[in-house]
Amino acid sequence: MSNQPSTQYEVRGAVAVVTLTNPPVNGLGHALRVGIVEGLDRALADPKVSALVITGTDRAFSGGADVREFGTPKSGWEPNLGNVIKAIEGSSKPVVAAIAGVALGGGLELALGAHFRVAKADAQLGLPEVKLGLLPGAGGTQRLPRLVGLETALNMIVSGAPVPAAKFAGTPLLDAIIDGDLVDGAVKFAEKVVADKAPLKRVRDLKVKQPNAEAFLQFARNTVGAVSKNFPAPLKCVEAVAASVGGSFDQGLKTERDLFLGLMQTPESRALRHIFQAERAASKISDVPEDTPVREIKSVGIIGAGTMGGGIAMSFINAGIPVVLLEAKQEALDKGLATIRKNYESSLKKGKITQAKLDERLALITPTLSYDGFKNVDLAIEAVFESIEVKETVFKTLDEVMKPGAILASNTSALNLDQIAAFTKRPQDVIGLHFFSPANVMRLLEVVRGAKTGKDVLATSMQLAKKIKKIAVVSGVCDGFIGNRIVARYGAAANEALNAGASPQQIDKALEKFGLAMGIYRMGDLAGLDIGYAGRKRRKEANPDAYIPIVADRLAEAGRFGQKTGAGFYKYEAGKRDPIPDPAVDQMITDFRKERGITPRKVSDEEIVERAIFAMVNEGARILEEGIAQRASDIDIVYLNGYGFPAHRGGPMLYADQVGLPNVIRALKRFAAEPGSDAKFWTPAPLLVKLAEEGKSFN
Ligand code: T1G
Repeated sequence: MSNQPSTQYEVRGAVAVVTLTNPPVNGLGHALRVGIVEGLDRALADPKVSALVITGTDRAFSGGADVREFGTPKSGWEPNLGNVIKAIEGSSKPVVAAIAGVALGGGLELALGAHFRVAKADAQLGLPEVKLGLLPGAGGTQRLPRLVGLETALNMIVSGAPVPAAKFAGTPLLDAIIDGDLVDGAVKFAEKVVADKAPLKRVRDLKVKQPNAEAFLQFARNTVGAVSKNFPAPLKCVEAVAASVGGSFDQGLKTERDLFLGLMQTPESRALRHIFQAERAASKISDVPEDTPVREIKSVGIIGAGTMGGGIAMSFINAGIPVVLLEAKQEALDKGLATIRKNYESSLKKGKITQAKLDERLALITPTLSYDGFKNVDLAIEAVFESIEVKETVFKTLDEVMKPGAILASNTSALNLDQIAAFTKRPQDVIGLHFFSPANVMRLLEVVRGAKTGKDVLATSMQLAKKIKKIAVVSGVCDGFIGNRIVARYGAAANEALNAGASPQQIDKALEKFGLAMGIYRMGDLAGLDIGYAGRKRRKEANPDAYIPIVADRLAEAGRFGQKTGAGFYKYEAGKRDPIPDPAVDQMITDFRKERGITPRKVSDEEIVERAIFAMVNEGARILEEGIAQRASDIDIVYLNGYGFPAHRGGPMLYADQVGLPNVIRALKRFAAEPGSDAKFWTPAPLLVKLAEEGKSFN
């Protein structure tokens, strides 16, 4: 991020030009706000200057308030953005905002304070504060409706979606589209304003034009309220915009400010601002410089055309990267290709893609039955059966066939990547790319770093992830990496609640009420209880003493695999997915408790949630201690994007911060003391204890 935020000042003829220069997107941090006011005062004091243009760079007029400033003490805020905008609007000389790239949030609000606005046609104008759990807090909810009317303003503010400047040509929001050089065009525009002695257009003096405003606002309250149950911001946006109708401008500003400051304190906004930062932090690898040279990936070889391989293939061809798709048998290859085609035909039917796009994407796949097809690919990703023996065969063959400098990746979800790399003569070129099913939909990609993985291979993988629209998180090598390792603990915690006396439906309902997309037992029935059972059976055979019996194994042994067999933890009517509690399962659980000498007790919903989420947190702390994850926010990103953790809670580690780490520790100790609990499992991780003792948090 920026090192020297500042503004540049120059005078062209009788027009002063203030250029915002706070790379990468002119975040309106303190220094920049001071620079703008200084530039304005300089122009006002100079008798030779008759107008002022404010502009940014080709990439950004401004990306808005500096999101990293939010957590700083209030003192760092003056001049606050509202005051900067007020100074501009109150200028006695015309001020023209010249916009290229993005003008978002406070950036657009800054431009609305100018008397005139000119822009490149493809500039993007937006008020995305709602995506941070906020609302435009520097006059946007009062000025935008005055320029474009209630409906357009409300749509922009509640959706947070940017709009191309061209759409506002000819409206009071935009005085001119500049085709040539933006600043030259803006200076000429300013000179004409002066020459014509055009009155200064102060947006605050305009009135909102909206027939039946109150009826429209009531409609907006109802529709927005219906869709924003976990987030308070959208409805507050409606209230703030409502204050632009009828009352005075200054009263409207005060209402906006009060609502903004109220939202700033909400846990939901804290969560969304955390996610914004976390998503960007995840792409950084502490010991891999950002300018590390990357390898060019012009084509990708994928081994396996099943669900995973096909989904991975689509991720690449959707990004326009050619794929060589390898299967062992023609029938499997044909089946995989047919599934991909079917997926695109369904998108075509829904109008999501055109026929041309469908044809273009399918043309990017080269099916093959021979590894020879991989001779020229720059990256190979295997999505074959999860057995180390199979991986050995695959990687030895890839090592033989692929050209020097090519990257060899495994999609393994749990096997040891270092062991896999050791099958080759080029461990520095081996990396884990763990996709989540369905791979063409799920954003999360765990980039598993082996002990010998080259830094350029890591840098290449992180850049490639961005290109295929994945959010990549680096994981070290351990059983289950970050996500599955934590989900194993989460599952064990839920099972303890089940053994203690809760029912599958009570546990699922409690977790879904907390905000998880799907309760753990419904998720097990969806994924298939046989899959988890196979893994536990393998581990039991390898290490019988470590095996802990669970009800799910009883169900799997009884052939109850979940939805695929019409019964698992729940029963399902033919062809339906609605989970129906099954007395047979209740009986199996009762028998299971009896065998293990457990007397069932009442388990509260609160205890269920605390056990499940704090188990994740405790394992997350261990993952941090071991260096498997680089930072706590990476763990949040994994859970938010791979396991349906609710965004309004910001992730398990942020949730722990909001609860308070000492409270997490007290709960863990309570569970450890419960009869039947796994005391070792509930022992608070040393890092968690250390942070709590120091009064610190994970994020
Ligand atoms: N403040 C500070 N840094 C920002 C920033 C911002 N507003 N926006 C982006 N960055 C950094 C980002 O952290 C990353 O840093 C780099 O820029 C590239 O970002 C009062 C209170 C502008 C469309 O919500 O939507 O104004 O990782 O990877 O894909 O009403 O960033 O390189 O160190 O996303 O080209 C409202 C948020 C703030 C806009 C560029 N504004 N940003 O996308 O690059 S609240 C927003 C974006 C506000 C007022 C309120 C996007 C982008 P690093 P990037 P990109």
